[in-house]
Amino acid sequence: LYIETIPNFSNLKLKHLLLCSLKTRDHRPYRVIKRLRAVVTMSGSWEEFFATHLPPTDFEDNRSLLKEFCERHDRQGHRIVLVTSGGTTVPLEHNTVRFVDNFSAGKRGSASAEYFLDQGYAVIFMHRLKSLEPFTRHFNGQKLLDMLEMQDESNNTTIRVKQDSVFALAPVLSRYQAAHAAGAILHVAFTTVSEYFWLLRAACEVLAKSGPRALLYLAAAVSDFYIPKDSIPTHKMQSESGPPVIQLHLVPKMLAPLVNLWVPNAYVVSFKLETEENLLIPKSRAALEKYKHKMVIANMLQNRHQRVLVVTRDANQEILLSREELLAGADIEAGIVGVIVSHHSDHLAHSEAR
Ligand code: 9Z3
Repeated sequence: LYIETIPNFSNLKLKHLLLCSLKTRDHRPYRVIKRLRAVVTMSGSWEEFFATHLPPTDFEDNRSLLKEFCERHDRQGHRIVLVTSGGTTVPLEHNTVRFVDNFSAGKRGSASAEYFLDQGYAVIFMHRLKSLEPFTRHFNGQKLLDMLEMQDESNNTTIRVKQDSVFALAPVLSRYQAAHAAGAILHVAFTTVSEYFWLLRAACEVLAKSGPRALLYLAAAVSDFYIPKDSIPTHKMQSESGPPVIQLHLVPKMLAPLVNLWVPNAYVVSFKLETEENLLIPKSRAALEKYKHKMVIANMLQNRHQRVLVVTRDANQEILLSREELLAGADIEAGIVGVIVSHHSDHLAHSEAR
């Protein structure tokens, strides 16, 4: 039960009212019951999740950083986007040796963060530790070292960027330095699905104050399944004990409280990933219908960097990169972010007019 949303009712009173109303379907404080029922139906057990899973160890530090970042940009009237990026893990042991993982590399989120910065947004980049990050994503692996040359002259070593690499490094470096000099990007890292949810809710709590200026771009590949804390062993599972039987539970749908309770005025964009084309639109529409948020970006695992569908209440818009554009290194995220920013502007204008 989301007790806090209904003032003047104690936990016990609420339980009593709910039971009465369920039995009789007609009771005195009907309006309250109706509202309560709606909250109960949409929230599932998200509160239980937070009640049984402890926050990550660096949670308070991250919360302070989020608060400072949002307050600073709020004072300046900036739009703020929360970009979530990368996959979440589901640990199989408390002292984690093994875990269930998600495929996401973090390309969607890290590239999008760059384009939001270009559009003047302050960016909270909430990402899976060690997944791709804005700017450094361009020089993954050995690329950066390959761009450097070393000169040794009488005990004086200098390192320089090779002349033919300057054209690749300079534009990225200049965007990186501009974003950091302006304090326009905050990095927050998670690993497990539980850490992700704690940070997501904390970010929403501070973003709520930005009202319609806040944009949520939920591109992280979040596990639909998890193992409740009480059901996982403390220590490494031993093969001598035989094959483990692992029961995964459904993760509560956080989009429901997020849209309705945590950031009710923000512009919320979720992502839908499928591997079967015929499910893509129906499932995206079902999500819009269920959560009543603003937009779903639908993509297929197989060609997610070449084609997406922007699904809103009124339309499906395709964004497509040609093979040539893809080979030339174009990012489909430039197009996605462009479309979203324009919808977000309409949302803002609409909210201000009201
Ligand atoms: C996405 O669909 C992202 O676009 C990708 C990006 C994860 C495919 P990469 O990081 O990939 O560039 O490698 N994110 C959301 C995936 C997700 O978990 N969606 C759930 C669902 O489809 C819940 S909203 O049901």
